[in-house]
Amino acid sequence: MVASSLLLAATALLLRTGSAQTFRRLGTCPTLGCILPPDQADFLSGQYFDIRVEIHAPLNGSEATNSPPDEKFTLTIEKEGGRRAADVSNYFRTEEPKLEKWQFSWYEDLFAQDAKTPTIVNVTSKAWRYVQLTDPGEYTATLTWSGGETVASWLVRDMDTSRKAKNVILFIGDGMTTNMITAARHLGHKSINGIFQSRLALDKFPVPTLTHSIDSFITDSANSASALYSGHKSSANALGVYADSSKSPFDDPKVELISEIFSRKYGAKIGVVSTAYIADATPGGLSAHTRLRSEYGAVVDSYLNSVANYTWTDIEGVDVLFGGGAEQFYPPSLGGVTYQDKDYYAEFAEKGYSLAQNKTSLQSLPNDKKALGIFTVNNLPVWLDRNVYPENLKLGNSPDGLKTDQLDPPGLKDMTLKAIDILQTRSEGKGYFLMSEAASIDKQMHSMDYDRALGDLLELDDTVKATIEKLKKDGTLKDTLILVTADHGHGFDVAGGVDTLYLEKQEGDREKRGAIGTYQESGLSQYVVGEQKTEGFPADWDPRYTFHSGLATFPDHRENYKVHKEGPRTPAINLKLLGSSDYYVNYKDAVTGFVVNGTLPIGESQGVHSLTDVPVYALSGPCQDLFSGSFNNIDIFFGMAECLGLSEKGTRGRRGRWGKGRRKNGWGDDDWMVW
Ligand SMILES: *[C@@H]1O[C@H](CO)[C@@H](O)[C@H](O)[C@H]1NC(C)=O
Ligand SMILES: *[C@@H]1O[C@H](CO)[C@@H](O)[C@H](O)[C@H]1NC(C)=O
Ligand SMILES: *[C@@H]1O[C@H](CO)[C@@H](O)[C@H](O)[C@H]1NC(C)=O
Ligand SMILES: *[C@@H]1O[C@H](CO)[C@@H](O)[C@H](O)[C@H]1NC(C)=O
Ligand SMILES: CC(=O)N[C@H]1CO[C@H](CO)[C@@H](O)[C@@H]1O
Ligand SMILES: [Zn+2]
Repeated sequence: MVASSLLLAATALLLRTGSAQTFRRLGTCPTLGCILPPDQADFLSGQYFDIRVEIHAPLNGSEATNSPPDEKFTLTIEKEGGRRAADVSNYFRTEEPKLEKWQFSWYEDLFAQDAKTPTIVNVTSKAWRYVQLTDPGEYTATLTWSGGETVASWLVRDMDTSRKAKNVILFIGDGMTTNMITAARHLGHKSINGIFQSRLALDKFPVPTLTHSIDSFITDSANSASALYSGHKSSANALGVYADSSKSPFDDPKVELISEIFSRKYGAKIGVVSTAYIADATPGGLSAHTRLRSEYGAVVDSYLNSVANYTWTDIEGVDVLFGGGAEQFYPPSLGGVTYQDKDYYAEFAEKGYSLAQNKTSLQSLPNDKKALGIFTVNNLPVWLDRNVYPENLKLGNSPDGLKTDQLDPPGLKDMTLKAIDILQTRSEGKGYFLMSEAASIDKQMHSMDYDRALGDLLELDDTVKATIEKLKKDGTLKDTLILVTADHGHGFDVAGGVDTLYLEKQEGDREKRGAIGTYQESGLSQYVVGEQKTEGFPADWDPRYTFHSGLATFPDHRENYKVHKEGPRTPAINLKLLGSSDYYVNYKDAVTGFVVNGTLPIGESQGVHSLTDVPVYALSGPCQDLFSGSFNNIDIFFGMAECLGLSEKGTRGRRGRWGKGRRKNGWGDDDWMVW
């Protein structure tokens, strides 16, 4: 009996390896019976999470089974060196959850997708919600089902439970790699005979280390946000959950986030600042629990309610929320796309938030009230446009939805310093967690606009510097862990210099390439020659000799290696009018340059993320030693959690407190309003 079920499992495994590369039935479910959190998951002691089991019965395709999915599967949990395996419901002293059933489909490969022959899968499932493990050690979860046995090894990390820092400020340069930092240093800082005369603020951090950004091979900002904020790796597009195969994007098994644990344990206040639309993945990951980062309206609602909804305590939503993305706030009557068609400015106001819609009103926000600052439709304008080419601000993107120009937008530094003021006042010494994201490093790298990307990287550096100075002055630096990291990277690098005048004067594409100088012909950075108007930023954004910058993979585009003065760049366009959905070189972009044929699929309009490692800088002070060496992105979560004393040392698995009267909403019903 045992032998034959093992054989079955082995057969399923063989079949899988042939078909599960580009497309996967469910990334975390290599066999037909699976456990979420999956094998190799690490937990903070006391961190709440959901468990989901899925049994898959493909009706056709390469893994087709001739039987319906098992309805009588069992899940047991056993701690190494502890008592023998116990049924999961007994282990967590919870009711047996009801059996769920659904069906989903997937394509096994590109041929199946072209032929439109999806594989249909029937599923049985159960979810145990809101449980925690409080005894450090190794655990084995064993799923026994008609097709065999699936085992997941979990580790509850054994960590120091004492609190070493009051606050954490986490800066995220979205998509920022060490290559970009190197290029930005050459843009903003002079060197004489190869010796830099000034440095980035980042260069002064004593522990620059490397972290692996990889989870599903190439990561997006959603699953890396999940890893940084929860210590659990997830799938692309998932925030604070393990993606399951069910229809609802809101019933996936959740894991508790650092913002939620910190609020629950210490009453800490949470701040979220980003130069992106605020429903984007890196900010949204601090409060949302959904498999689909594109559920923007729901992500915004979660800033108001999610912390409360997860822990079922009376903790309120985030205290500070500054960024773009007004279209998820103003109501549909003005063209907004909001959760349940509500006016979210009104929703926030009703819960006591004061509102700012430009830099001037941001600076005069009271420090003792919760604050919402939404400054534009979509992303905020970048540093280069705000400071060097302000003509480009005329975009009709005012945050009230009235389509007037936002001519007084704040930058990352303005928002971050104000957020700190509010969090310091409102946390009353209980601590705060602030995430501040330089989002357009990533966004402008995607559109191959390297000047705008690196300008925002220098703005991040300037913000870090101003933050350190501020905390030094008010005496809270010693209580505050400051980290600077990235969530993933792009294949960006600089390989020489370009004489843009020579390039412009050549006729043919091949002749133009003669303007590129490599090795000894690259010369030195011309960006910092002359008087710097703003310390740490280029003196001249438009020198004759520029960087020969590029991405490793790209769509069709043209390069002239000059700053795009007329506004953010669009390298490739879709000739829809001519009946094509493919992307071709934008005939209006970099017209003096030469055409570079793309290497990406022709449906791709922009550059994409790459495999590269990204840096982590930890400021000296509390817990610096927790961030040295080369490590995984989840370790940043565990480092921050250890520093804040978020780990618990208890004795066994516990079900979340949901005694009568405390329970606000159960999780897991097939409706996002109900978790
Ligand atoms: C698969 O599920 C569908 C609907 O959920 C059901 O109608 C069908 O009978 C199931 N098929 C098998 C083989 O279990
Ligand atoms: C599986 O069955 C569905 C429904 O009959 C069909 O549309 C699909 O093409 C089949 N897929 C394969 C891989 O045969
Ligand atoms: C800034 O916003 C306030 C109201 O929020 C408004 O009264 C003021 O005119 C705005 N200032 C600018 C420069 O747009
Ligand atoms: C190269 O780019 C040009 C301009 O977009 C396009 O017409 C051509 O088809 C491309 N060639 C390949 C091999 O993709
Ligand atoms: C998304 C969600 O479920 N939000 C709810 C969280 O809890 C508050 C207070 O109970 C509800 O009003 C929200 O609808
Ligand atoms: Zn990106």
